[in-house]
Amino acid sequence: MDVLICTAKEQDEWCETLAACLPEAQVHAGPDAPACDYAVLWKPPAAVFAHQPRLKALFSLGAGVDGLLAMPALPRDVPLVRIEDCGMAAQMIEYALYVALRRFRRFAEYADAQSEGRWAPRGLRMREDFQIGVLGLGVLGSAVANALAGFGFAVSGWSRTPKSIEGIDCVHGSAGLDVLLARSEVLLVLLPLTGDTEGLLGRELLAQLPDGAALANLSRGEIVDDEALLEVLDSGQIAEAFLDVFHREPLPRDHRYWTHPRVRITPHVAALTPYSAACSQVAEKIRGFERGESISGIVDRARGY
Ligand code: NDP
Ligand code: OXD
Repeated sequence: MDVLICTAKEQDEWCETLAACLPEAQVHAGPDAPACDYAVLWKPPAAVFAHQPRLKALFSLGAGVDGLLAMPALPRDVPLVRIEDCGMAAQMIEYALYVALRRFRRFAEYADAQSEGRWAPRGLRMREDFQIGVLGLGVLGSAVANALAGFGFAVSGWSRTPKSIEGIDCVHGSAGLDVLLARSEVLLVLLPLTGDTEGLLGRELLAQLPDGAALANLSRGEIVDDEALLEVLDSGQIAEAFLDVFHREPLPRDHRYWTHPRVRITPHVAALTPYSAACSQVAEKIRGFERGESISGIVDRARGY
């Protein structure tokens, strides 16, 4: 069996780890590999598919597949499989807890007060009264929602199809989204980028958040309309935005987000794919394919995730 691995960075490390996890295969690195049975990819060049007539499946080394699906050269007639969790849920939980605690305990307000030499204590509030909305209740969103609810916060979650998760107020559809937005003091975005979610958070929906809410976009920049977000940040309706992902990455040096006093930027690191867990997961799924078993994580191309 021949397996091609092609990544935009750290190609050698990925190749070495995959070869160790799949010793029964010949692992070939880079876009010029000979014809292979499987391809393992993260942001590959289009040329990678030029001489691959016999691929049985494609594996994304990320949870999100919007980049691969947007490639015109992507073979259409083979399954595309994505990474599921592999340690990314735990990292998303860490990020979400940081945002939730910073807002709940008003640390940003106290930092502002300190900078003005103001002693300004605020009253006690209870975790169960602090409303957090999670957009996307998939592998990562449901883990985040469960962790925040387990910590005692009041959590609502929004998905495309109806869901029932103990301890989470699950909503769907546009009416469900309206209810969730109106009460969320912290809104966490964990949706995939698809035709339906692109530009979802524009003026109309952002205006439904309560005054002083915070937004954390941890999935894809294109889900948020930047101009609309800057307007609600300027007006103070949104008190803080935590942005890990952007329309263009790296975020252009002259973008207003860099210097906006209410914006906290991280460089697309909310959850990094760990080499070893990801390669073991891919290796197990390749073995499953070889045995003719059905495997999880196959992308529904019509749905876009
Ligand atoms: P999943 O596919 O497991 O979950 C997607 C969730 O979004 C599902 O609950 C789905 O609903 C919901 N959803 C999709 N479309 C809609 C819609 N139109 N309306 C409402 N809900 C919708 O994805 P993961 O949880 O594994 O990952 C989520 C995203 O996180 C990835 O696509 C990727 O973009 C991003 N990501 C970012 C990282 C970073 O470092 N910043 C790292 C890893 C991932 P339903 O359950 O009904 O299908
Ligand atoms: C992913 C990412 O989708 O890192 O896995 O963005």
